[in-house]
Amino acid sequence: MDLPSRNPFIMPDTPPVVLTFSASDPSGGAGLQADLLTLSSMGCYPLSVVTAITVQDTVGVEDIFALDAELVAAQARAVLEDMPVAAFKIGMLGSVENIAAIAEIVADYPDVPLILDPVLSSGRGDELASEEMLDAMLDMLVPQTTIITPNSLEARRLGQYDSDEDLDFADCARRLVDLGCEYVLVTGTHENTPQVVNTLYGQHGVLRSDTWQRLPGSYHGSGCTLASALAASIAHGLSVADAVREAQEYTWQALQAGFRPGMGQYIPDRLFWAREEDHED
Ligand code: PXL
Repeated sequence: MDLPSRNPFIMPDTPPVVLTFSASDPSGGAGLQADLLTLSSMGCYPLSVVTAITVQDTVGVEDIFALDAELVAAQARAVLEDMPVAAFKIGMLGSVENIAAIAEIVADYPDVPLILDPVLSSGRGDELASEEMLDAMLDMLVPQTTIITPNSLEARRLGQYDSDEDLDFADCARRLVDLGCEYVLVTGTHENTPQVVNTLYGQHGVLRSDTWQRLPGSYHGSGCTLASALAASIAHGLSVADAVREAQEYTWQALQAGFRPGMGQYIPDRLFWAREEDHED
């Protein structure tokens, strides 16, 4: 394996440690469970800080219980005082108070890359964050973010803060970069295009644009998989642009191998490689 060059928190011959802040999804499709599977599958050692407990199945979200911010902070402080981490991944946050607590914690680790999946609603349309939480993310987390991974709907909502205009994705990305985020990866699954186009923006506009065959199913947890795969790739030492390619490749394969264990959406198979025939002997 190539030894990582850019990330100082990586120790050779041990899996990079990645801390995810996310909410439990008992269906295993999204959230914390998706992150743990993806990070492990990509050769990282995941630490997990639970922000909220959701009650949901593969059809929809029934309830959300945010944990107290003190409890969120205590979980994070405990593991961070014990282990150096190579990346932070942030998913569903649960409350404004949790956002403030997490922002304060990650501020103590300015050199650790931060991958922010701005979870506003599920792919199925369940609301997972309030307007106040969106504002708090923009104020407290986006300025500390290495790369944010909004889908196109989230990119519009986040990028059009304080604006009544209809902005295009490049403008939305630039406005997020203006807040202090280094890179913006806008995913195109929700757009009405024959293929899915994902675009990475940096300080000077588009850095790469990748086009993927649109898969027929409706998936639960694709965004969590992509953001965790990105965190894993960055933790392994890839540059952001290369990590974006690697994470998309992994996610597309996990989606293609997706399965439908219940009555609702398909679930990505994050361990697709373990089930491939040529790995059987
Ligand atoms: O896919 C975003 C997401 C993140 N975290 C949790 C979720 C969802 C979508 O349903 O339930 C816990």
